[in-house]
Formats: sequence, C-alpha cells, structure tokens
Amino acid sequence: MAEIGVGMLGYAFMGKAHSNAFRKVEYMAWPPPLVPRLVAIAGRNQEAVAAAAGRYGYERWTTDWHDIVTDERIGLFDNGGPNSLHAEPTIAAAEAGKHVLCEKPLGRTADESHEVWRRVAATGVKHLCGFNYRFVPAVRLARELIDEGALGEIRHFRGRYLQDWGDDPTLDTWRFDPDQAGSGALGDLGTHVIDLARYLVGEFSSVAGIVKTFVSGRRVDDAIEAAVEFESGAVGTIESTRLALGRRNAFQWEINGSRGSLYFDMERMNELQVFLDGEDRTRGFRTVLVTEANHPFMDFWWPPGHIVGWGDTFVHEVHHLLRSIADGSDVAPHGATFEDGYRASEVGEAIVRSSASGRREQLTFRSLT
Ligand code: SOE
Repeated sequence: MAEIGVGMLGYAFMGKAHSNAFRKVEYMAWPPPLVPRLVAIAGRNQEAVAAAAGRYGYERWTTDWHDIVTDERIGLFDNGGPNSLHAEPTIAAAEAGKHVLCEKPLGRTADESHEVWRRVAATGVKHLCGFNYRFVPAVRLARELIDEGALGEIRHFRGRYLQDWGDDPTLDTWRFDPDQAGSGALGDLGTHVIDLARYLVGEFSSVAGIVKTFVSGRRVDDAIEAAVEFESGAVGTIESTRLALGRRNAFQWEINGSRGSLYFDMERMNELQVFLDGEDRTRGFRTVLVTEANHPFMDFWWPPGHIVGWGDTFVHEVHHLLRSIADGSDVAPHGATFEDGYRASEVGEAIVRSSASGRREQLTFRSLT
C-alpha cells in the first residue's frame, strides 16, 4: 500500500493524540487510504522529544522544526505545537510541497490565521485545521440529520465548551501567555464552539459578546459569552470558559429546528439526544446511542453498543485527510480547511471587538485576494 511520511511538530497533548491516530488509522481503517510512516518529530526539549520519538515510533527526532520542512521523505506536516508556532512552520511546510494539518486555533489572531490560509492555499497542498469535534460520530450524524431536513428550519444554536482547570493561578502553561496563545478560553475552547456552529448551522452574520478575565494577573481571557445571529436567520449563544468547576470537558450544544431538536454533551460522546416532530412531546428527547453499524465511522470499530472515545475523533480526522490526499477529494465540507480556521478566528475576534465597544458586531470575511 502507498505510504506517506509524517512529520510532527509537538510531542505534548496534541502530539500524543495525533501520533496515536496515525498509528491506529493504519489497522483500524483497513485498508487505510495511505499508510502513515512516522518519519520525524520535532520539539523544543531534546530529552522530551527523544522520549516521544521512541514512545510513538518516529524514525528520528529533532529540536529544529526546519529539519522536518526540508526532509524530502515527509509528505504530510502535522503542527501540534503552541499557537505561536502554528503560522511559520505550517506555511514553510506547505511552500515546500507538504500537505498540512494544523491544530486549532489556526493563528493567534484573525490576521495571522488569514495569512496562513492565504499562503498555504496558494501552494495547492491539502490543508486541514484540527477541529476534531466535527469527527465525533454523533456530530456527523447530527449533520446528516440536518442536511436531510429532519430538523426543518434551524432557529436556535446554543453551544458551550466548559472546562475547570483554569482556576489555578500558579499553573505554568503557554495557554495563559498572550504571546504564545493569542487568547485564552476564546481560542482554546471558543473556536471549537464557533467552528461546530459553522459546521452544523452555517455562517455567522453578527455577534454581541462579553469577554472576561476573572483570575487576577491573568493576561488572557477566562471566559467568553456571546449572543449570535447566523446568515440563515437562526440565532443562538456561544460560551466558553476554563473556570466551570465540575465540568471536565463539557462541550455541549443544542439545536432547535421547526421539526425537531438535537442535544449533545462531549462528556457523553456516544449519545445524541433527539426529538423529532410527530414524537410524543410529553416524553421529550430520546437517547440515540451512536454505535450502530450504519452510524458514521462505526465501520472502523466494534459491534453496536461498544463505544468509542475522544482520541478516536483524531483517527477519523486523519483518515479524512489521508483519503483527501490519496484520491484528491476535498477536505471540505466535513473537514475544516484553513478557510474554516481563518473564519473561526474572525468570528472570535468580532466577539472581542463587541465586548470592547459594547455594540453588536456585523461579520465580514476576507477572501484570498
Ligand atoms: C485544553 O483546553 C484542550 O486541550 C484544548 O486545547 C483542546 O482543543 C480540546 O479538544 C481539549 O482541551
């Protein structure tokens, strides 16, 4: 089977999630579109990146990401580094002819995200931005139900991504450094909610938001709250915080349409709550366990009822990109392209502008020219 050499930037949380996916996709999505060969991994700390190379099975390691960009054996560059390291290496890899996967947020600002999209799109390589929650089976099922009209006209989207770890002021992480992260809960979690809303409902037309920092001395946002309108006329709310004590990884959303509603909670990722027209309203939502043979991605895995996990969303995501590279099919609409990465940053920045101005912000998106 055809192979593709993979170069990975980053060995921490996303380095682990992506390396696991590249190994697993070969034997779980059989036959894989391409066999990923783990050629090289780059990271700032020599001891840590060498250990990661041994642990995940990379042929070699380096503390200089330029070595990956110039390595002719690498056909796919995967950027799982801190946000401040997304733009330059990803652009360089694409301009060296490598297909690219870059974790979200694409850039620290809308300007930086647009520049990445513009420079990479000009090269013609395949590009995917790591909004992995599009690849939750329940989310893809929701998209299928919406596309076939089962919910009718969409009127509301309310989405929130809640975690609890941000309340430790002593925590030393790049995620709290504005130079390395760009923003706080907004870029880390809020962009996931924005992207999922774009994937399930459509494009944003305006936002009215509040951005808040609670932890004294912190230089990035701790929470965002926004009322939004979509081009379709649907309205909704977008929220994210890392101060929601009691919530570990609660990415929750609900969609209400004229013929039905869906509700999802990432902490119960194999279940989709469904209410469709004609059903007994006194009984409310019913729980669909999204593990049937005809449900999205289940051909990768197990018999009905044998659930999948958070890490498996990355297996679905890299499979999608490998197939797009192998057969030339589009990454969109089910994978987020770098245009999606840019647009998520633009919506996030409009929330920040609205919070500063106290006014509702209309969305305008820059093109490639
Ligand atoms: C930390 O908040 C984090 O790792 C995010 O950066 C990821 O995008 C999210 O999927 C899990 O939580």
